[in-house]
Amino acid sequence: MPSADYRLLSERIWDRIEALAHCSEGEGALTRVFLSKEQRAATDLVAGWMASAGMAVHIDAIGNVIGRYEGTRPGLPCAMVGSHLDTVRNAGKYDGILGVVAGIACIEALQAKAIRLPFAIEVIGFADEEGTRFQSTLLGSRAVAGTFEARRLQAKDETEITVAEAMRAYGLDPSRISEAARRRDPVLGYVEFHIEQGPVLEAENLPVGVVTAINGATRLSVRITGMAGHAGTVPMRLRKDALAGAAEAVLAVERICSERPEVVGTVGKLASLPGAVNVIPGEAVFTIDIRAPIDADRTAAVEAVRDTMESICTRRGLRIAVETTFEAGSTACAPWLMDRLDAAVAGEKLTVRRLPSGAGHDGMAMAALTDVAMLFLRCAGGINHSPAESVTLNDIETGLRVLLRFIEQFRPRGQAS
Ligand code: HGY
Ligand code: MN
Ligand code: MN
Repeated sequence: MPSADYRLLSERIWDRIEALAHCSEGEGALTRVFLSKEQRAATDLVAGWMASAGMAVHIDAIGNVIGRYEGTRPGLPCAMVGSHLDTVRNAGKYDGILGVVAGIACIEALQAKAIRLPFAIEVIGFADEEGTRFQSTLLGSRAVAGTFEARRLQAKDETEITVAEAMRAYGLDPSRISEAARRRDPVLGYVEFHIEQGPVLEAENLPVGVVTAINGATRLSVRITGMAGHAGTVPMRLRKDALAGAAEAVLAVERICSERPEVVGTVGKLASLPGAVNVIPGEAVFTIDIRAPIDADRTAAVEAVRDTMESICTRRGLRIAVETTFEAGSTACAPWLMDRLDAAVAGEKLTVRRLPSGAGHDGMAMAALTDVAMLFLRCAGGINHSPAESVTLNDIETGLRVLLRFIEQFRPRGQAS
């Protein structure tokens, strides 16, 4: 395809990412959560682009948007590419969205050249990878993989709305989530194009990298209960200050994870209740996110954190409730897919660089359905989950070239390209 066409498609990717950035709770800061009106606006845009690329488009039972580009004849097994359309709060524009919009651009390139491959291609925009609204994560991809846990329907957002209620309000029937599940044999593999979210590619002056594995992760939701009281009248020795206990727990997470190589631990959300200047906090609720490349290291760190929090609360006369809101083991990418991505990178005369992913991705859930792999794109400073997240148009074009070459040369496992 002429270079001008790659540039035109890359500019279209750029413009579409800008358009999706306006599907947000508020101008100036990008926030688009699961089952929100912003998700619907983004889904409508993406569905329109998929249709104009000649794809058959549908919204599945949990709100994922899926476009299908048939192969040489209808109904062939499909290769899936895509990523997620939801974001964290105050997010960057590219995390997730890049993979969906670039996947559509690859189909447009095939359509422009009237190319049909010996397999179908499905581009998928997952509805909830970040877990921003309901704390549990990968709900969209777990529904596709057939591993969605019904108990997640009872998870509540900050306004006490459950997933099931939000689905019904969105026009979806929670009792039909199982219809989103795909069978294994018609799916040849899942490949996700995503920003690196880390500094390695930039530090080595490389535009793309091939992911070897996605770190495992555990998310906990913690509620510490003490005794609310008057800030002026209760002596320090008689207090059961829930927030002080939580503060000690937060530092314990930091200490325990810092002591263990390659383990990372984060307390991202914390609230004290009732939250008044002159009231001793009777409750503190917070989240914990612990990850590691090796599952045994992660589970040992989680156990140490749980034990330490228990002893902090016992010593302080506090009660503690801990819920695991998400758990996924480290996910290895499929060697045969990595090899094909390597070949596409080399085919573009680029250095092949393999690297692990410290961030979680929908591939962790999709691995229950099919083989998975990821192509990383360099991002400035490795900055992510921030409005400062950025990529260059040139790198988008490079990533598009590699992804399109991968797709055109793709053949099912065991078949030569
Ligand atoms: O949390 C993560 O690693 C991903 O961005 N959801
Ligand atoms: Mn993210
Ligand atoms: Mn992501």
